[in-house]
Amino acid sequence: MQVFIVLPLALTTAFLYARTRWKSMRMIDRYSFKVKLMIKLGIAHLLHMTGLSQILRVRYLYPIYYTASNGYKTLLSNTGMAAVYEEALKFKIRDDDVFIATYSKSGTTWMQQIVWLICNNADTNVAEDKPLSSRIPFLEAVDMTDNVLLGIQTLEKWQKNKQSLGPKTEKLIKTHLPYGLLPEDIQSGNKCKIIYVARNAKDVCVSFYFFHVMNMLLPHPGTWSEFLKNYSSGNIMFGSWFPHVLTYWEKFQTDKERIYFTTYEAMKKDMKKEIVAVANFLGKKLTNEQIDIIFNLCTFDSMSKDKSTNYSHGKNLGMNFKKSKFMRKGEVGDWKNYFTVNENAAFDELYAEKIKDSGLDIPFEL
Ligand code: PPS
Repeated sequence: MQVFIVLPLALTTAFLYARTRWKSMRMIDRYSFKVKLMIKLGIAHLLHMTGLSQILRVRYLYPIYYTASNGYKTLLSNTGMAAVYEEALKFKIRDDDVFIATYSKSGTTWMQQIVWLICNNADTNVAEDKPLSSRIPFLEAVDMTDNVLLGIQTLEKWQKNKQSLGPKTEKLIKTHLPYGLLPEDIQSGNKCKIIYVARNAKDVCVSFYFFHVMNMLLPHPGTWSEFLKNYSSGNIMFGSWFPHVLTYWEKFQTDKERIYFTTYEAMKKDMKKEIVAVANFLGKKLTNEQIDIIFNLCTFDSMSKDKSTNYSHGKNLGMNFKKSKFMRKGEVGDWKNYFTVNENAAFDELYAEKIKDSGLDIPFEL
């Protein structure tokens, strides 16, 4: 008999408690919670494997346009990202924060490893021990699992703990946000340093295509040609490549103290030169021995084998390495294996139109 009283009472109490907790949560925490649940229950994998995510790709066909509170117009890959963008705008930064900003698939991980080593005296022990994604949190990623992909929530906690680390320890932050969605603290003042890496738009497209193929948390890319069309029209996560790269490029022209702009191709051509240039930009002195250590740890070969940089922990992030590796090829010019002659001609025309008069010159081959 008692069970008929105790059970409903317990269930009602649990329900009311959960509802109150849910209501008091910030939007970003609710979104994080949903993503964590999706991963835990394997829903993300199920959607991708069954092709349902392909159907849900309507998100790309009927994109969700969003105007952020600062007036910046963007495209959401899913509704939860609105909460993330708003939190990112409000995010408080310090003068010595260092942002590594890129359009996705442009050499972010590579530059992260270089910058981390520069700022940590080429400390190989810690570098090999801790995944890069926990050494350098990803600003707009929701907090998916405790030690894997860290977002605003983790950075906030870090911010508090940082007082004890002393003022000289810079905080390194990864972001794919367009300039217009960076924290307002950056947009309105002179705070922090930004290292921007751009990569030629064709190789980015190929790398991004394979990233969609292997990442169960992203909508299925469809065929290569479909993906290229969406990429060319900017109907894709992070929006169009063109305004992303061009805005940072423009800011760099008038603010070289605060922004360092480089390319994947320049890193490929002469990595040591880039290591020294980034160190100078950050006001760090490196010995020749340290430069050699950093160089050796940051080659494609080393980073592909290194568990802290090759995302082999990426299963928790929805990555399926059987479909494609995160460290895939690491080359300049791989686009030639995927663009048809017609696709290439159409893209060249679009590129010339968008890039004209900008003075930006990123080589498509070395
Ligand atoms: S992400 O997910 O947006 O952060 O990806 P991102 O790190 O920007 O880009 C991944 C591509 O960069 C290549 N990569 C490298 N190339 C050369 N040398 C090194 N050390 C290196 N590290 C990463 C990686 O292989 C991806 O490019 P593709 O063309 O797909 O191989």
